[in-house]
Amino acid sequence: MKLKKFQAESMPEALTQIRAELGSDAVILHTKEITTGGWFGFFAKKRLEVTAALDPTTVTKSTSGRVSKGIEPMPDKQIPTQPIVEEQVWKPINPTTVHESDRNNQPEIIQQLDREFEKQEVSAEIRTQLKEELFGYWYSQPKEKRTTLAVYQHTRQWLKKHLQDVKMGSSLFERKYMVFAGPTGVGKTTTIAKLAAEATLKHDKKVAILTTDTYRIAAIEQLKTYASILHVPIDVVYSMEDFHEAATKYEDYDLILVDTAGRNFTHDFYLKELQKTVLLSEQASLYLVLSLTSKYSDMKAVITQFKQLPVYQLIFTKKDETTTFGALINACLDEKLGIAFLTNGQNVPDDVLHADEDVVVSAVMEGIVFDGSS
Ligand SMILES: Nc1nc2c(ncn2[C@@H]2O[C@H](COP(=O)(O)OP(=O)(O)OP(=O)(O)O)[C@@H](O)[C@H]2O)c(=O)[nH]1
Ligand SMILES: [Mg+2]
Repeated sequence: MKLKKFQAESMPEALTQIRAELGSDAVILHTKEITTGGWFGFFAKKRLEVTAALDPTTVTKSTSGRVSKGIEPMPDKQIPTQPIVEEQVWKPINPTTVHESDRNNQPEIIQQLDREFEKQEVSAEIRTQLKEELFGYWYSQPKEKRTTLAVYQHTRQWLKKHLQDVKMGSSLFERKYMVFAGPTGVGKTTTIAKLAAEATLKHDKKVAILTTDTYRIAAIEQLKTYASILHVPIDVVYSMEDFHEAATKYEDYDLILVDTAGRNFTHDFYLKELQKTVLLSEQASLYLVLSLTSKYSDMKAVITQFKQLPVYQLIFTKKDETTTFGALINACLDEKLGIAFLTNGQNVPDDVLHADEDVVVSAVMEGIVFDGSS
């Protein structure tokens, strides 16, 4: 199955592009509205992003012997101008629908999908559950509906349904304090700058920045540069006493972003150090920031340590530097932690995304290649 994303001003334009590139047997998997260009919505343009697929197994002969098309040329007035929502919600499958004689017959498409998920570093536990789900799904369908496309779509629905068990996405003003902690160099300070810009420029809120990263002059200078561009005050906090003083000083502020020093958090010592300088009260959400370029086993070790603290959500950075996204699914399904934001580049303020089920599932599934011979 061949997958491709198209961007266009309108659905008719997208359909023209899709037909030209994938032919008229292509089907639309997914449509969403995106904003391109501009600066935080100012001067930005709304466009459609349409994911289409060409799946040889969905091309079926009709009774007249004619091949039925995924996207038939439509008279203009039938072309929808609004995005079509193709994605159905996941429905549970009755396990008794798998016949005993089918038990040992693993469809090739499910094995292929599993191999692709393994390449994406989705955990073995999740892959086992998914295989079981898809197996049940496959044999619950009439033969003509057992297609690559159907398996692909059912996988998306299943993943999205499970992601609803954790908190995805975050508004900037859920709690007054947002505390960012995580390993060295993952992008904590850069993410803070991006979010400070969003809160001040887009939402017109009063924002202050605190930093406990007192170890490196360069780290403070980096933050001061961003803060002065945004006209946001910044205070260095050396102790819990300083933290309380700053809290009083910024009592009437809407949002306080707290930067911390990158540490090897597999050592308990650094977690204690963090608790000594930052008050993790109910007013504060602690975000554990991780880079998607790290090995999942290393991320998992840090997540395990951080579970001693009230971690609110995760932030994954450097989405632009990898093609492996299993960590996103593993963190949500295995570690039961939601994702607030994803960052996808070094540009402040643009390269940050608010996470949702769609962004996460798309990241994992878009790179998947099927050989189309299922
Ligand atoms: N490609 C890419 N680079 C990023 C992203 N976010 C941050 N960076 C880069 O990563 C490097 C480290 O970023 P910082 O924000 O200083 O990381 P930090 O976690 O604050 O680092 P420490 O304070 O030293 O622990 C910088 O070069 C950033 O430009 C991202 O989403 N994608
Ligand atoms: Mg930093």
